[in-house]
Amino acid sequence: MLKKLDEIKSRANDELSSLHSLKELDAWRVRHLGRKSELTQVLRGLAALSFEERKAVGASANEIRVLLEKALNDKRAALKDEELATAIERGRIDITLPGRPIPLGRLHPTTQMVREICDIFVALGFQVVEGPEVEWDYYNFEALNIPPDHPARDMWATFWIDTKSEERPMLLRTHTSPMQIRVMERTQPPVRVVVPGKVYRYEATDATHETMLYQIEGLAVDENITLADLKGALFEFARRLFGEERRVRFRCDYFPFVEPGVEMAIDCFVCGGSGCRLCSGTGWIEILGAGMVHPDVLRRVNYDPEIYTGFAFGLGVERIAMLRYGIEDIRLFYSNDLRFLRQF
Ligand code: FA5
Repeated sequence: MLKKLDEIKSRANDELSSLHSLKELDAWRVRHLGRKSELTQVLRGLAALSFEERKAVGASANEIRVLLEKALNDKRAALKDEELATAIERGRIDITLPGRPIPLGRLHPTTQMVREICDIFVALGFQVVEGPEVEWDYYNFEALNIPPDHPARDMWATFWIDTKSEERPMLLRTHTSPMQIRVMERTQPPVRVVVPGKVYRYEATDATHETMLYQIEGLAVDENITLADLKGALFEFARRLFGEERRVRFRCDYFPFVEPGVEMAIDCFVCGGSGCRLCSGTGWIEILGAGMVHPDVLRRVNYDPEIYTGFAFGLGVERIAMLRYGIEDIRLFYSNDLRFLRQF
């Protein structure tokens, strides 16, 4: 009988170690500890045994029952832990997955051009400043030697602001030149600034004209500044923007706030000067207006023109970008067609 008990014990233990679910465990419990189990049968049959046998078999059977019950509880706890671990594993969110890409925008071609041009002048020692787009007539015209009835006002078709005041007319600036005055009013020489910004012109639009455009103004005032400095700085600028081999041409031009006034052209970088569609067959492309600051302008901001001289220039950013990228119509810049904008 004791041998049989041993067998029962080792069989139960073997089966237990190969169990993998709580359901199987329950079946095991019924099989080995239930009412109809062999062990229970042994315990029930004790009465039929002799006193000595009953004592030995009873003790062993009870011991086995206690052992199996303990094994049952341990296994149940282990299986429960396992099931919980699997559930956690299955419900886990994998935070290492890459996120959805956010489409990146880009800088507008005008902005890129403004930055590139300003960077060149910053490298030449200029500071970047900005000013108001809504301007007084005084800064846009009068302080620049363009009094109310001066014919030069016709050069800049103007959007006027309706202020109901005849005395202090206000407008959308037609160029960045008013910032020459504002900068000189606030600072003493030496002055070296570039001023990027929007300007507005009451003009019919076509392939080379917009009503809103960007200009970059430049101003350098100090003792002993000459036309040679103007030429040197602008030549260096043209070479850095359009290529080392560029040649430049200066010709007389007229702006009331400079004396003398010049326009600067570069040799055509498409045909090299022999004449093509880009340069309208001339071999030259005009890129900016410039000149030596007029003594009356210096006087107006209390700079002594006997001591100080300076040069100024103004360029149209879109026109430069058109040359640089071969864009044929300026209206593409602000019509917001993504097929155009995505190319830059
Ligand atoms: C001026 O505006 C002067 N303030 C430039 C200047 C500054 C001269 C300092 C001397 C000293 P202008 O009107 O030519 O000049 O304009 C300068 C540039 O702006 C032009 O060469 C051109 O590139 C650009 N521009 C002018 N009008 C338009 C327009 N409607 N559409 C696009 N670009 C324009």
